[in-house]
Amino acid sequence: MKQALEKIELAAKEQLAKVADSAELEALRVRFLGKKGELTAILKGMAGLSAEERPVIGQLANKVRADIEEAVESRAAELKDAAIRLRLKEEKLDVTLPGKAPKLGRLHPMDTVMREIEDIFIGMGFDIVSGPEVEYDYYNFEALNIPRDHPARDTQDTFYISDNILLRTQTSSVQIHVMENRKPPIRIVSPGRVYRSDAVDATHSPIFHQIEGLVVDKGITMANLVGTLDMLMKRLYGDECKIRLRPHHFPFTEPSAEVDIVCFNCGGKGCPMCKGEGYVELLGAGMVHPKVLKQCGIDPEEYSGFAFGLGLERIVMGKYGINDLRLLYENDLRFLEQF
Ligand code: 2NL
Repeated sequence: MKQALEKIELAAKEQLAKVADSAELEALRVRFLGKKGELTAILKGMAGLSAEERPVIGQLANKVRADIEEAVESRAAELKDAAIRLRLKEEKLDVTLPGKAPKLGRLHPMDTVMREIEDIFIGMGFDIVSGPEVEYDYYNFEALNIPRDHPARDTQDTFYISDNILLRTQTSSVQIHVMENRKPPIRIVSPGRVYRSDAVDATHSPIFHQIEGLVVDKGITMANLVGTLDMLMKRLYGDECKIRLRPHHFPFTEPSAEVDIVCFNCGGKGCPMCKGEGYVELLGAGMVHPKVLKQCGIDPEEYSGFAFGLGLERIVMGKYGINDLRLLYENDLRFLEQF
C-alpha cells in the first residue's frame, strides 16, 4: 500500500509537468484527488489494514494528498503566469511607430464656390433663403409673368409632376415666396438645384445649380444692380475683373440685361474660350417687372427692385478651367482630388 501511494505521487508529479493548460490541469486533479480518484480508491482499502499499520499509512496518504495538492497549485500558478506573459507579448504596442493618416474628404468644387458666393452676399447684407425643388406652376412661371402660352415655357421645358406641379426651372420661385411673406426692404439670394428637360452634353445637364438674387426697396435703381454685380465679380475673380451689360429680354424683369465679364483666359483680347469675344456671359439680370411686384402684393409705385440669376456650373468651370460639365457630376476621385 505504501508503494502504491508513492507510485501515485510520482505519477501525479510527472504528468503535472506535462500539463499545457488549465483544463488539462483540472482533469488531472480530478483523476488523482477527486472523489472517484486514484488516491480515494487506495484509502478505501485501508479498512483491511492492521491497527499498527493504519496510522502510518494514513499519515503517508495525507502527506501524498498534500504534496499533490501543492503541486497542482504551483502548476496552476505557472500556467497563469505563462498566459499573462503570452498576452503581454501579443499585445505589445510600439508607440514609436508612425501613425496611419486618416483619409480626409474635401469639398466638391461646386460647394466651395457656392459657399464663397454665399459669403460674398452675406458680407453685403443679404439673407440666404432656400425653398422647395418641387414647385407649383404658379411660383415657377405664372407669378414671374410667364403665362401658359408664353414662349419662355419652351426654353425652360421642365419635368411635370402633374398639370400644375413641376420641378423648378429657376430659384426665382423662392423669391416669389419671400415677396409674399416679407415686407421690403428685401435683400436675399436663393441658391439651389434647378431642373430643365435638356439632354446631357459638355455644357448642358437636366439638373444644375443657380443662385438668384433679389433686392426690393424704395429707390432701387439699375445703378444698385451694377454696383452689386461688380462687387460680386471683383470678389470672385479679383479686383481687375470688369463686367459688361448687354440689353436682353426676360419676362420677369424690365429692363433686362445679360451680364458678361472680361474673359479670364485672355483678359479681353479674344481667345477660343470666349469665342473671340473677349467677354464671357455669366448671368442674367434686370429691374423686377412691375407686374411681378404687384402680383406679390408690393406696390410698384412705391417700391422698385433688381434681380439676377447666375448658373453656378458655369462659374465653377470658368474659375477652374473645366471644359466639360459632366466632370462635376461623375464623382470621379481622379478629378475631385485636384481641388
Ligand atoms: C438667367 C437669368 C434671371 C431673375 C433671374 C428674378 C426673380 C424675381 C423677379 C425678377 Cl422674383 N427676376 N430673377 C432676373 C433676371 C435674370 O436669371 O439667365 N439666369 C441663369
